[in-house]
Amino acid sequence: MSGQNGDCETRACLLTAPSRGAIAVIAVAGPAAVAAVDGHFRAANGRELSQQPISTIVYGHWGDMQGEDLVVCRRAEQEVEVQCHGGSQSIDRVLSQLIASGCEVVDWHEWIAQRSQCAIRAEASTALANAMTLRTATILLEQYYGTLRREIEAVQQSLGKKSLAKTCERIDAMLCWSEFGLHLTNPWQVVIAGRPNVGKSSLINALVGYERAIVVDQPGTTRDVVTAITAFEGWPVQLSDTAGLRSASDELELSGIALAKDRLRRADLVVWLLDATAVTAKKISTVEELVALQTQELEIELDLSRTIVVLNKIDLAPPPASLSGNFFSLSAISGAGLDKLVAEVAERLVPQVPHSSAAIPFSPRQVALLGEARNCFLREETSAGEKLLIQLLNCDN
Ligand SMILES: Nc1nc2c(ncn2[C@@H]2O[C@H](COP(=O)(O)OP(=O)(O)O)[C@@H](O)[C@H]2O)c(=O)[nH]1
Ligand SMILES: [Mg+2]
Repeated sequence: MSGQNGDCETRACLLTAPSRGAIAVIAVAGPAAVAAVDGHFRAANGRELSQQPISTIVYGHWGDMQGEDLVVCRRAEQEVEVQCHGGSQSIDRVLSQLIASGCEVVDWHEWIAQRSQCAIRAEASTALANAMTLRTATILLEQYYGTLRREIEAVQQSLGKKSLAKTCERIDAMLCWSEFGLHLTNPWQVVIAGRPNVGKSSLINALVGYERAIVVDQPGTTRDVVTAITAFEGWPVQLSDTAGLRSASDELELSGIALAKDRLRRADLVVWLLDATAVTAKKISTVEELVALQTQELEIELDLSRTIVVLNKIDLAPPPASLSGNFFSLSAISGAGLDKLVAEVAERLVPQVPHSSAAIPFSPRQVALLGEARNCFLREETSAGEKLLIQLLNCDN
C-alpha cells in the first residue's frame, strides 16, 4: 500500500482506545467516505450526508431496526466521523458495514502514518500515546510540533554553507539526547539488589506506595523478578526486585539468580541495599569495600558509577559511625529518607534536563538515521548524508 495521499482508497479507523469508553469515534476518509457512511446512516433531518454542512454534528440512525441512534460529522469533503456507542458490538457492526461498503479498516498507527506529512510527527503521535508521564509527554509534544524536524531542516539548509565539521557538531547536539529520548517511551530500569532480607521488597513497596513485592522474613522469597512501574520527579521508572541473591544449589533458585544478574547487567541504575542491623558488627570502614565484598561473594560485577548504596532499617539501628563513603540511609518501613533516595535516583537517571526548545530524537529509527548521516558527513559523503536526512523526515521511506 502506498503512503499518504498517494492512493485513492477509502479507509476507516477506530480512533478511540480499546476500553470501556461510553463513546467510540470511527473516522472514515477517502473518495468514497461520504457515500460509504450514507449507505448506513439516516439523518433525523432527512437530508443525505453530502447535503449536510461540513463541521456540523448530525443526529440520526445507523443501520436497520436493530441499529442505533448516533451522530456523524463531516469533517471535510472526503472525511466523516461516526460517533457510536463505545461497546465492542456497536463498533464491530459499524466497521463491518463500512468494510461491506468498500472501506479498508486500518489500525491507528497506520492511520496516523498515512495521513502525516512528516515521519517524525507520525512517530511523535505514537510516542505520545505511549508516554507515561506529563513530563515526558510535554517533551514529546514539542517534537510533535516540529522542534526536531526544524533542527534537521536547518542542518539540511546549512549544507554547503557551513563546514561539514559544523554539521556533525549540530547533529551531535541532537544525538547527545538519544538515550534520554528513547527513555521517553521506555521507562528507565532501576534494579534493587542486595543480600536476602535486607529489605529489597519492602523498599519497592515503599517506593511505589502499594504492596507489589512479597515481603517475608524468610530469605530467598522473591524467586522471579518482580517489577513495578512508577515515576520519580516525572521520569518513568521500572523498578525490579531481584531474587534473593545468594549462593544456591537449587535449580529453581539458580535460574532466579541468573535472571537477577541479567537485570543487573542491563540496569540503568542499581540500588544496592545494606541492612543497618547487619553491618554494625563489621570492621569495614567504607561502604564501597563492603559492597565489593558482598558482590564478590555473589559473583556479581557491579559498576559503581551507576550504583547507589543504601543503608536500610535505620529505624532499628543508626548508621554505624565506623562506616564512611557514599551512601543513603533510610527506613523502608517508616519511610524516613525515602524522599532523598527518590531525588538522587531522578538526578542520576537524568543529570541534565533538556531545555524546552531542544531537538530530541526519540525513536530508534531517528537515532539510527541521524547517526548514519553524521558518519556520512564525517567521511565527507555529503549527498549520502543528505539522503539520510530526507529519509528521516519523509513518511514514504
Ligand atoms: N524495622 C524494619 N524492618 C524492615 C525494614 N525493611 C525491611 N524490613 C523487614 O525485613 C524483613 C525482610 O524484608 P524484605 O523486604 O522481605 O527483604 P528482601 O529479602 O531483601 O526482599 C521483613 O520482615 C521486613 O519487614 C526497615 O526499614 N525497618
Ligand atoms: Mg524480597
